Amino acid sequence: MNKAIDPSLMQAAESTGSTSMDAFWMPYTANRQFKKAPRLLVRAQGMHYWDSEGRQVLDGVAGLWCVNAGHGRPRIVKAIQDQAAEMDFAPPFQMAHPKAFELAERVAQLAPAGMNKVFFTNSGSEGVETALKMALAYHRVRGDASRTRLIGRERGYHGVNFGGISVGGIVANRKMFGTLLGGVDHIRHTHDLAQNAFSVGQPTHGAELADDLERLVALHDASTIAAVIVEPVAGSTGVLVPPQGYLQRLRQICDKHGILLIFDEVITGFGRTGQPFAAQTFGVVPDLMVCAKGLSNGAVPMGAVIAKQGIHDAFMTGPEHLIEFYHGYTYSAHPLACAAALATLDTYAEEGLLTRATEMQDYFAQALHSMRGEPNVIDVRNIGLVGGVELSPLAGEPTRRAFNIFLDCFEKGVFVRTTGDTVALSPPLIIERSHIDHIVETLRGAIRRAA
Ligand code: PXG
Ligand code: PLP
Repeated sequence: MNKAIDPSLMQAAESTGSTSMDAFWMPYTANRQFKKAPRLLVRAQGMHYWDSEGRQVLDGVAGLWCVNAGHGRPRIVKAIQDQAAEMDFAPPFQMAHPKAFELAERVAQLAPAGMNKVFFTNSGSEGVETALKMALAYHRVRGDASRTRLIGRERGYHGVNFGGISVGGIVANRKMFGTLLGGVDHIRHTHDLAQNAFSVGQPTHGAELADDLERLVALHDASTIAAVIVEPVAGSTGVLVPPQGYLQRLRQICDKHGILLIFDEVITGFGRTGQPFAAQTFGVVPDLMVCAKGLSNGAVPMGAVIAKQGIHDAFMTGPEHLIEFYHGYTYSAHPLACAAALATLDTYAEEGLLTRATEMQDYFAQALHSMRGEPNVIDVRNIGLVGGVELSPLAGEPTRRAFNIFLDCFEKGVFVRTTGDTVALSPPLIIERSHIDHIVETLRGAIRRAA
């Protein structure tokens, strides 16, 4: 199928040595549509991508919510090059290399006080699986083995592995894959357009939605529940900012019932909301925190779970010669990823990027909320340097209006992301006001043309 080669594909073929797009089964992509009109990125620097036709594209999404320091940062590039030359790989089981320890220390320093044990993975999805397993095993090693139930939230995204889609709340990600994990339930999501549309920052209504956890406690009994996992700000289901007081209330209910609270900070981690982690922005400390993406600036795949000391210590009780936690990946704490992450954290520190969103968020919010009143815009949401513009769907064709806007923006040289009928923005934290203006005005034009 689709053996015809168009000019942009030819250019890509020259650089890849391939002559066809057939073999690559693309992730989360409408493959057939894409291959008829491909969008190929070939270079990136700072705030920009360049595509195979030479078009410069302003990156409004930090790649895929991950390139927080911007593209092609010299320190990160050099660290990866040097590490590749020095040592390509080191086995992580019963062996280690120095940068893994150094990075774990650095990550722990950025995390809320008391969260100081770091387990490395290669992605957010693996981080989620790791955190869920840690929570279950934690209760078991403490002799509380009846706590086997995991609670997620509607509209939650926790990656694509079986644990993650089980606690996740996106029907399209779940419905094709059978019965998933047993013993999982979900609390209600917090999206409430009727009460909260066009909230600037955290919406005022909805703290009481956290009480939905009490409903599940009443149904299942707390003694069967191991953990609750939520994104502090849900990203990939449309930028859902937590109502004021909601996360605090969730924390209180978890404490009351001995349930672990897991924050999935894969998107919110590393400065997206104005602090290193959203836990700090919202003043709520979870028991386990999953991060990825911005940890290594997207340059080498890496994720991590950051655990409270007490959770880690509960495992450290058996004979010293025995493995405490039967879990790990071949590429946990991969040397290239560690090198990239250390250089990333240096770059963040040198340039103050982990708090830069607090400086830029008012300007960003104002620009984004100027979209109110544009055709079909039914909500604008923002916190830190993440924003969402929700559109009313085309009749009978959900997601299509937003997707057309994405295509139009790309054509005009601005990269945005769409999820459902929401346009999501999460630009690199090095963004300047002029970039914000450019993104918002390009988006405004596309929204008007899509009316
Ligand atoms: N948890 C959260 C909260 C995420 O946002 C993952 C876990 C999984 O991470 P990995 O590295 O396994 O992809 C994510 C990832 C989107 C989009 O729709 C967002 C993500 C991934 C793919 C698409 O914008 N976030
Ligand atoms: N499948 C097989 C047959 C393996 O041997 C391994 C690891 O040794 C895996 C899967 C897991 O791979 P990874 O550790 O990269 O997640």
